[in-house]
Amino acid sequence: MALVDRLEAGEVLFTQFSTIPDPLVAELLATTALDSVTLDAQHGGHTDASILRCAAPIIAAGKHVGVRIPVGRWDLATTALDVGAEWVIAPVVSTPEMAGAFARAVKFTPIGERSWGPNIALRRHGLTPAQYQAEGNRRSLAFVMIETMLGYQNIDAILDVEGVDGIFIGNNDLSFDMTRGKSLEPMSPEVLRICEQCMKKARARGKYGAIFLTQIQFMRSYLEMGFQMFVGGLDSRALVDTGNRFVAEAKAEFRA
Ligand code: 3PY
Ligand code: MG
Repeated sequence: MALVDRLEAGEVLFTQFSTIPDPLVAELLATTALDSVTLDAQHGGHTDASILRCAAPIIAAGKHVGVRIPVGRWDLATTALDVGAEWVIAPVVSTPEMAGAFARAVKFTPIGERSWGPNIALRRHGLTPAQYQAEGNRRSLAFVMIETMLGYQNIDAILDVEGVDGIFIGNNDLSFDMTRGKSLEPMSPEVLRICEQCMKKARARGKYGAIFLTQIQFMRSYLEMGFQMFVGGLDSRALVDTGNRFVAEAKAEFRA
């Protein structure tokens, strides 16, 4: 089932950022209960080449590929879709102009200007060129990150951009910008209020919401706001945590 069909059906989905640009890591993440693995080319180590290589084992495991592109790398949005990504996330989208440029890279004509060449994607998804021609725009989801106060001020105009399918609230960056660099508090009441307002506007337009779930106890509130895509954990952090936990537990036993 395509990611868009699951979202349209109202499913709640879970994903994790992959920061280690290696197909084995992508393959292992895809064997977990996650619905989607999101290759991070903004803050993670992914590149055009690693996205090509890492998308394959994720799709082979029956999971959805997401890609977060670096700021303004609209060309990488097209590349990611061409190798099988179903959702692309553009960070720091603060104006409708940026949202429009991104959406045009994600969608074929008549909505956008994505160049035709999904030869790898259609084979990986078992689609004919005719099917991809008919379905490509619907199956290629453009999520813009709202993570500045300017983005929040422009939320109506950004959501009105044709081809924008959803918003991803960057609650860390948003809290940072809101306090002019003084604090990172993604769960502050002010950030939660903005999340709620943005999602109300998104849902009114039939658009989707994704969010970084740093504290599980906020899940219910986010669900009530209408978020459907939850991003949690980091492959790189898991490696570090495992080593540290092992040594801490062993030393505690030794000293006991
Ligand atoms: C943020 O919270 O700013 C993010 O970009 C989440 O990944
Ligand atoms: Mg961010």
